[in-house]
Amino acid sequence: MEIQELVYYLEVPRDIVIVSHRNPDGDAVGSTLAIGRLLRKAGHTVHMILPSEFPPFFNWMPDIDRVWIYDIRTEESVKVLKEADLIWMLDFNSLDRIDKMGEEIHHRVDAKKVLIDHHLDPEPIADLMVSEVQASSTSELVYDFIQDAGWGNQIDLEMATSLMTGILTDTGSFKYNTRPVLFHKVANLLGLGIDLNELQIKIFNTLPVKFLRILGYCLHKRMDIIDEYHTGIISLSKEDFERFDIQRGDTEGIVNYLLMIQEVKFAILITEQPTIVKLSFRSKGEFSVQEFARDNFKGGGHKNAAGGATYGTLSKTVKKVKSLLPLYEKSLKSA
Ligand SMILES: [Mn+2]
Repeated sequence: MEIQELVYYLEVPRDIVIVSHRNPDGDAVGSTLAIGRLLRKAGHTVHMILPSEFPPFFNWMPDIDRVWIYDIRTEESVKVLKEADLIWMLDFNSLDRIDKMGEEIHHRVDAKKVLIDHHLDPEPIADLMVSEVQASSTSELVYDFIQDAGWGNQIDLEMATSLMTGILTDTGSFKYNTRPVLFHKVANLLGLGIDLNELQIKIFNTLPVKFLRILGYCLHKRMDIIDEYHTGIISLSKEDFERFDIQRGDTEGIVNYLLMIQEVKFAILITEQPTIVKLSFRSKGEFSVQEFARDNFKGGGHKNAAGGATYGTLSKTVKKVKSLLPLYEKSLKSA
């Protein structure tokens, strides 16, 4: 299906369900809310469903109270998914990223499907696929899509705010994944009246006290800098998890602090989970953590961000990582 065919299809009111991925981030929520608002304003019946809850600091977002959480409103969600004419998927590339909801969608062979996403290697799960890995975010692609469909003048302040939220979160405030063309689009969105300073405060100045305490502990007590190999390691034991009441997601972002050290090119966070030991890898420059994760910890990811896991103990895992570093000396020094 081409965009113009979809535009034609949407000339009569349709029942539309918009979905995005589990553990939704700013891009998932932002792109969902923007498309949802656009289609609702055009007279369609729209349901927006996310597999699991979004972080509470997105509570201020326009129309967020219209979003359903599949885990909470399962029965109603299944019902609208069964009845939808059109299912619109955003910011994910395969149905297993949305768990049970994916099965529902898989069975809807008679529904039209649209996918807009910027992740690598999307599965062919939609009639219309907008997939562009170079894009900063799905929100940027939604912006392009709205223009290509000829609906550019429909973008209001609320939609612009949602799209900007997705772009800001996926680029870390324009630190990565940007192309010159993105800034033209951003200029147009800001022109609709967004207060960029206020928006960034709402999105980024949202840390819970607990996170700063965990971070402080990691940096003060658990950080190991190996100058020789431009590597930084933070490791957290089961006891640390108990002491700081660390829950899933609480250590998110901690590994990035290591990369703020000028000499560090390779950053590693090692956490002892109930049954496995998890490893998060980040790098700056040319050193590929994707290869490191793949070759040593059956993991994967991207060049500068990857992950892996092992069944060993925490101390054994730290030892293993350290013993591997000399093998990468050359690429770490030249990176
Ligand atoms: Mn995204």
